[in-house]
Amino acid sequence: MITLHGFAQSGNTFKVAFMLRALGQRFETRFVDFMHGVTRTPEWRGATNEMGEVPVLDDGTRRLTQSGVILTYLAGKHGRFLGASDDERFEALRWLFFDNHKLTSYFASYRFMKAFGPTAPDPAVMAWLKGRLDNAFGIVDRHLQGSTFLVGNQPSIADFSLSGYLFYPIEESGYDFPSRFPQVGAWVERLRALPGWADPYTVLPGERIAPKW
Ligand SMILES: N[C@@H](CCC(=O)N[C@@H](CS)C(=O)NCC(=O)O)C(=O)O
Repeated sequence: MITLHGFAQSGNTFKVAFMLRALGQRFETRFVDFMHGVTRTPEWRGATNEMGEVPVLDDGTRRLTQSGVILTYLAGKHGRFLGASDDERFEALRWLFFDNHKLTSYFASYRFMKAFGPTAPDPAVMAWLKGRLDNAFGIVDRHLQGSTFLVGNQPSIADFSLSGYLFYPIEESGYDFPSRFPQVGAWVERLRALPGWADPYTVLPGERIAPKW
């Protein structure tokens, strides 16, 4: 049995859930109470992930962390979404690394501060993050001009990775990417139409929380 550890607000967990569903794989979820600091406890880090992060995937006795590693593992195991050639596989990994550094990390931080942080966001920090986001979304938008998916003509691990946070309500981040980056908006709609897609709040465990700020 496959177990996916995570929580509803975690787009990094959703990347994996979406791909598992697209692969038609059954899995169970295990709620991790990130909002109350569980991933920061020595107990959780000792027992589950020394890096203090979800998602964590258990596939039988194998435990994996880092969404990019998990997506790559699942793609190899099932022979899907990895890319059709060596060039495509390297290209998919290139976008995965870009995502982890430049898109998901900034978007997740921006949304967390805007919606779920313990105190009101600092405008200077938000302005800096928004500049980083504008740059990253601009790069993806240009890349998607004239291409259906990020790599080749088929969905790949790159699509699951970069889109993970983009299916949550816009009001959580306040970052209206579909209006400002129409190619990204149209690509997200194409992904939403793939078999297996479902709303993160129906797929992942934990309570939905109204944006705080
Ligand atoms: N690069 C990691 C990022 C994972 C990550 O940042 N997860 C968040 C939740 S979405 C987390 O567990 N953060 C814990 C913390 O920062 O304390 C991945 O792709 O899996």
